[in-house]
Amino acid sequence: MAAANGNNGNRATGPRCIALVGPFQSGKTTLLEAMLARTGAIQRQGTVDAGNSVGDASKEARHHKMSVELSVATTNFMDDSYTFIDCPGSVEFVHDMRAALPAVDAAVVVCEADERKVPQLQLMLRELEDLNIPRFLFLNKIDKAETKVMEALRILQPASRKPLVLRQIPIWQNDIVTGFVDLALERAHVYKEHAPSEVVPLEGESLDRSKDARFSMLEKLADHDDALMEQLLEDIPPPRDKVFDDLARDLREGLVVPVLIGVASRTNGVLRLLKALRHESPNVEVTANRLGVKDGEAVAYVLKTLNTTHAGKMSVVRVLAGQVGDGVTLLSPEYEAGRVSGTFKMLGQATEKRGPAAAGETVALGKLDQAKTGDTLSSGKQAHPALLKVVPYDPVLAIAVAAKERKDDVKLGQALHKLLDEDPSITVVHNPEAQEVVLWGQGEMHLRVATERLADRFGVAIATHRPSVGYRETIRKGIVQRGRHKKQSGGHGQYGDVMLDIKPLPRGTGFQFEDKITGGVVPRNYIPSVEEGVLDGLKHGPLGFPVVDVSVALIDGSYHTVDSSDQAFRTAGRIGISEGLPQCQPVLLEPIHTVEIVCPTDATAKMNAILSGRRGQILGFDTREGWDGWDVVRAKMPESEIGDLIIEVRSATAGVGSFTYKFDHMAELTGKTADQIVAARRAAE
Ligand SMILES: Nc1nc2c(ncn2[C@@H]2O[C@H](COP(=O)(O)OP(=O)(O)OP(=O)(O)O)[C@@H](O)[C@H]2O)c(=O)[nH]1
Ligand SMILES: [Mg+2]
Repeated sequence: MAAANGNNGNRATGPRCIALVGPFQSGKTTLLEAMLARTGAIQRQGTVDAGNSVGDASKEARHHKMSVELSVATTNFMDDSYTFIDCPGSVEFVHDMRAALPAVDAAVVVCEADERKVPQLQLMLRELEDLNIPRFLFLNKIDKAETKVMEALRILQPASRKPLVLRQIPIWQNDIVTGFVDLALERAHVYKEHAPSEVVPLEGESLDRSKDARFSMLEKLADHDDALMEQLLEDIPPPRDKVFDDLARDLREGLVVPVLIGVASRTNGVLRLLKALRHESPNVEVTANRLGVKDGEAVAYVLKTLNTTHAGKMSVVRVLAGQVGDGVTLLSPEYEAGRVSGTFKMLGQATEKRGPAAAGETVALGKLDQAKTGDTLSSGKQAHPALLKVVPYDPVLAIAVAAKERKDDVKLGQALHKLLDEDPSITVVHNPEAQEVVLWGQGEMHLRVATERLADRFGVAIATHRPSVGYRETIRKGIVQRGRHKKQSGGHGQYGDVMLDIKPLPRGTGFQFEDKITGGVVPRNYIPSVEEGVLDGLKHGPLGFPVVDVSVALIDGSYHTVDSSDQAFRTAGRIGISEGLPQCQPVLLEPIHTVEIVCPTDATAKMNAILSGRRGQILGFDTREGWDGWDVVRAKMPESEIGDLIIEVRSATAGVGSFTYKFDHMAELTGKTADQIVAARRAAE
């Protein structure tokens, strides 16, 4: 599909899909708005702050003035269709971006010259580098810039494994950026607010600066082009077409990251960016190749799943091969995804019915009941193998949720199902012991938005509380205890009598029951009931928690030929254990996990302090494999302290630190903390 068009090298044609990614609040949604306005998809450029932008149109996004899920908007620019995927910048919502990236042709990484955001930038560039996605950097907010562009590049370069190549330099007037010089075109432009910039003569100081900047751009390109290197050495000006060819090729092959500059909120630099995308970004052919799409039937990748109030479930897909439209039945490798009913063009929350979508187009498909985000769908009899499955990061923060009204319990179940459909980075865990439904997510805001969605989008009023910790209790010494149940009230009585030898067991052993009855003092058939009775008693120990690591031997007892029964012996067993345990020095056990925190090296010392402050026992730290400038800190830590650990870890690492944990063992807990836990449990009962 690549066609030569005379000037400015070879450009790909056809519908493009471009991701807008970058650190939190860098201006992605504003840039999308600017591009939609510039290309005529919307009449007026809205703003995130006024709550009238296309990207942040959902209730939750408007409420928090930030993107909390990806949004999709399709527009036309110079006869080609472009679909932009505006991804949230917050690390808590990063799964939306990760799940969408496989389907895009290129990404525009929107960033600022801000040292504090470099770690986040690095994380995002890594995702793109690992997936081999061509990427531009759009250095936004240069209206506010205090650092010179060269200095900005020096700050940002460590975030990228590939060289950043500056393509434009700003023109300054009285400390304000008034325009730019395009180094490839060797042309100066003056910015116009919300209008295309105007070409002006390149002269004076701007000309001198642009010569130097152009030379350093060409030097970086020459690293991948021997002929250009020779021309530079011999001082021969390279032909402009050649330079554009190199720029396009180096971008597509991921050899360099071109840097453009601008002011999204004023639509400055936006046309130049659109043109760069038009001339340099690859199209679906290249993307399908990158993903290993096989020739044959239609193939589409699901980059997002939505549940809309008016149209029900919608699967946003990029068509990678063939054609997809109404009436087509799509298969995933695992199941039949459904029959397409409704093909839509998207502009944020607004959808517009349209005809079938061709390869390269990004559309929403209705009624694919079984389809999930990340699915590879195909038409025909044989399903296309799965292209790429993005596994969400392990959740790090939990909250227990319950329907405010009991009658909504079933509705809550359905709403949770939809929530997970839209956002696979949430998991739901049922804790039968505490009778809790626990929502696990990627952070505070993520969980807050999830609960808002349950209420607003799916109509279930919910109450939330901190999930309970899996405390247990055990005993420190043994005892021999009798348990006797005797009732003689009129007719048939009840009689069971047991003698229990209760002993502590080593940690992690659980429960053991032993039958040491001799001479049939407790008839054989009643013995399982005694064990059941003991287990009943162990469910709720003297401190209020399940009892573990205990052995109970049935050593003696007596029975009555008429009044004894299974039930009577079960009650006797329960009485025996419940009366015995309080005399055995009960002690609280808390779950301890091994925790692995990953963080930039300069935050390692802070992590140690955070872990110690949370009763953590530090096991040591290492450099993180494959991650220059990052460490892994390992510790053993009580579950109760992990609850909100992520909040502190993020605030000490500019948002990029994270952790995983795994249950290790149960440990005794005594003293004031233990007393408080027991008192709280009593109060709750
Ligand atoms: N001065 C200035 N402010 C800008 C520019 N672009 C965006 N902003 C402001 O920066 C803030 C964040 O803009 P958004 O467009 O929401 O940024 P975002 O990257 O989409 O944010 P998230 O999706 O939440 O990560 C808003 O207050 C914008 O008005 C710019 O070029 N110059
Ligand atoms: Mg945004």
